[in-house]
Amino acid sequence: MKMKALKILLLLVCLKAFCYAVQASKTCDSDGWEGEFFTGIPKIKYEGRSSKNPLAFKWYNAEEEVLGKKMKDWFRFSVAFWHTFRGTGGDPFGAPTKNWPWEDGTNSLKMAKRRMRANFEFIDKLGVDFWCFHDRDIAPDGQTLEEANENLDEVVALAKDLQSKSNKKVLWGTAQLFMHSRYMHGGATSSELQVYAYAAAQVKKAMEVTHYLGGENYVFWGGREGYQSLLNTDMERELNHLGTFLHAAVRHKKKIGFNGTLLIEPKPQEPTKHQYDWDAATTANFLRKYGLTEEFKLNIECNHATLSGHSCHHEIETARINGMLGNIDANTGDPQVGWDTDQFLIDIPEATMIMLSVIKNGGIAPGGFNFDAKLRRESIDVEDLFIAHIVGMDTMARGLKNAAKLIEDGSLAELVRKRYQSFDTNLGAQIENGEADFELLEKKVKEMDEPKVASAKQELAELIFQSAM
Ligand code: XUL
Ligand code: CO
Repeated sequence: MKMKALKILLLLVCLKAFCYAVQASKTCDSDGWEGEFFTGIPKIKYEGRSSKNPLAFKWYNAEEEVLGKKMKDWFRFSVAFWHTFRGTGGDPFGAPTKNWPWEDGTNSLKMAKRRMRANFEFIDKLGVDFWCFHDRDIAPDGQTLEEANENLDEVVALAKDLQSKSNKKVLWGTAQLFMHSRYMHGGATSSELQVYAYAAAQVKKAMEVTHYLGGENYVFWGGREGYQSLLNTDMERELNHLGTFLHAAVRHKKKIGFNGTLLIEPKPQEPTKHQYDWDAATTANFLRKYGLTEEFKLNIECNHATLSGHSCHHEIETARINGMLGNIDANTGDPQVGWDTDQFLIDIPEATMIMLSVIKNGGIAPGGFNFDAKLRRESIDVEDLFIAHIVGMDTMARGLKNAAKLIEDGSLAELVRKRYQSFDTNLGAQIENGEADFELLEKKVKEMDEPKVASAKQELAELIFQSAM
């Protein structure tokens, strides 16, 4: 009997030694979770339009070519770690509602590693190649910056290992400069020098780990970079600080050899009353003023677009015509709710308009479509996480197909071309080249009859558009 117990003990010791040797392997990992996370959920496949299976794609067919490019390459879909793995369903009036089986209710390092493994199983089963993260989503904060960085390093080492085994990539990483109370006045625009320095140190580390993970972009979203009242705010000084902060980020990017695109994600407000990167045009102007246009592009989020009083299509077009369309945070708001509800986009006409711009842009790589979207508070089944992403991906695929149809048909482009054809003349060319001064135009007016003005044909444009849905 004694002998048997000794043998078992010996076996356990050997197993433990073996586990240390193959750190992060599924059976031996020290995060206390054995086996699959999403049991009973298969790899999501394309089954075509007639499928009634909620756990299958009806439209998104990764390998299918549309206008000479595979669907997966048009989209480069990404899962947002913070919503899918840190979203609790809590809101300002109510407690968390999600009770994912793998969660143990802590923000421990052990739990962070377990969640990271769940993330990789999720993106693999969903058939998505990318994921996005904030530093503090994936690893617990620390009492000191050093401790926080050590935690981050440990989780990032696991993520790197899981990435290399699964061939998945980081679309973008970012630093969370909005949750901790030290950031209450902002990060780069805080009135406190020590906070500006802390934000810089945090971004430095987040850029380094994004680079280490082979991230293709790095995002700045300034949730607290703005003001609550102009009466106590030196707006000019805060904007100058933001400019110097971003220049320092560019210098650090070059120093560490990170070649990813730096992106700014406009949002008008929430949590701050007025955020400095209000919308695409405001942000483009900011980048011009501070000489940063060569170094930054924009990450357009649809729900942020509507909060700023624009459509997502408008924001994407504004970024595109400024040569700044870098990435899309694919989500939508609720027309009856005035805040950032971060819902999965299911509006097919909206998806079609987005894809019209993306095709005109020739795609958005090295950016992609990040699902910065979350389940509703009341959706609490594990399979809901998959269904939400499937409907989001199918919607975008329908948008791509419709947009391709419209482009191949050509009648919408022809309608627009005709609308401006009066400029396709010698005088039009002089005007567009900036050679026609007011005297010349006044002379021409005197030679011409009353201008002939054609119909804008908006309803015809809408008819052509809807016939492609
Ligand atoms: C907040 C938001 C963020 C950014 C990254 O509205 O969109 O999640 O995408 O910080
Ligand atoms: Co976002």
